[in-house]
Amino acid sequence: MRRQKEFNLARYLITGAAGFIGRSIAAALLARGESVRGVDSLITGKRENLTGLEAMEFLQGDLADPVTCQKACAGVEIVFHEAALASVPRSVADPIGTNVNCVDATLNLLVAARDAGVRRVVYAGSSSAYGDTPTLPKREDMVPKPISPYAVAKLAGEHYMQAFARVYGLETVVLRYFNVFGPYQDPSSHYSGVLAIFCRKMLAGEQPTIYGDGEQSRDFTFIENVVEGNLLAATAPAEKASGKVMNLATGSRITLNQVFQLLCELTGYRGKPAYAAERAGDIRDSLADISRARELLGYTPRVDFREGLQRTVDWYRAAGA
Ligand code: UD2
Repeated sequence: MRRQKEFNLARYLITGAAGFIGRSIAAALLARGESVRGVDSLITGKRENLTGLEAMEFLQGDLADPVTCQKACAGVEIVFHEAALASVPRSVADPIGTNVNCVDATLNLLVAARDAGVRRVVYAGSSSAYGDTPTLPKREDMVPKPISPYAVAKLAGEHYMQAFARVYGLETVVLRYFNVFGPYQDPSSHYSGVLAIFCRKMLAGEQPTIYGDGEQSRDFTFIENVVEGNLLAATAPAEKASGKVMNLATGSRITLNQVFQLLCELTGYRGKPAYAAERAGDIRDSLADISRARELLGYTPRVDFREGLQRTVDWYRAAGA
């Protein structure tokens, strides 16, 4: 606390702070009375997501610009790197944009973090790193097989994290998120996460579209579990967690057809889904083994899928999204 008062510096930096995951981590830190700085380019983040986070110092800027990274990292001890252009189909449409905003941005941030004397960077990795291999559940010792430009970009970021831990002694922790969902996830773009899109449409009585036969499955992870995993990753002993990659998920999966049925119950939607061609770069099944995060961080998911979905539907209903 003394350090913050003397220098008026934030202890935590959150990149992508105006995005769904970043703002959720920020809210949890502020609730604990921590000093927090957020940076966001507002390419996909939304200024309205900053409502309620007024105690956070906010810097609008793009991590593709090294000067923004320097300003963002000044005086910081711990970084949560959530900023990315998240979406498989977006990366298929614009692989260079995804690379700039995921890979270049991550490398710029790491260099700035190293130079500013940041102690630890916690990185938002993606389950897409595993690719479309049939073996389930996915364990971190499996060889990554990314199949979309997005997956390649997020995996490149993981490798940079590990390299910086190894060669510069910067503590880095990679959390591989599995299909995160919950309040504040943007439902308005066709690049949005499927649960956000389905909640919004079905609450509005509009027909959702399932790409493929709907039998693909995901280990959908409620945002509160992800926030909890990040807070644990920030404090876990370096000997245990630094330089490591670990899944952050629930360890259970559900198909899109089952999700649709559940959402009919929760939203009151009475129609059928439309079915369209499977998306390029899509993965069939995704399920995490979460024992490594349990062992290294003491992580255990607190909110199961059904409860998370109920809370998410309630939030979109109240937000009138
Ligand atoms: C990937 C990663 C996830 C995260 C995310 C960021 C995997 C297994 N997961 O999620 O961890 O990094 O990328 O974007 O790689 N769909 C529909 N209708 C819609 C929208 C989507 O059927 O209106 C389908 C889509 O084809 C896919 C599933 O829903 O089969 C999930 O799609 P998504 O975009 O929510 O997430 P996904 O799995 O690409």
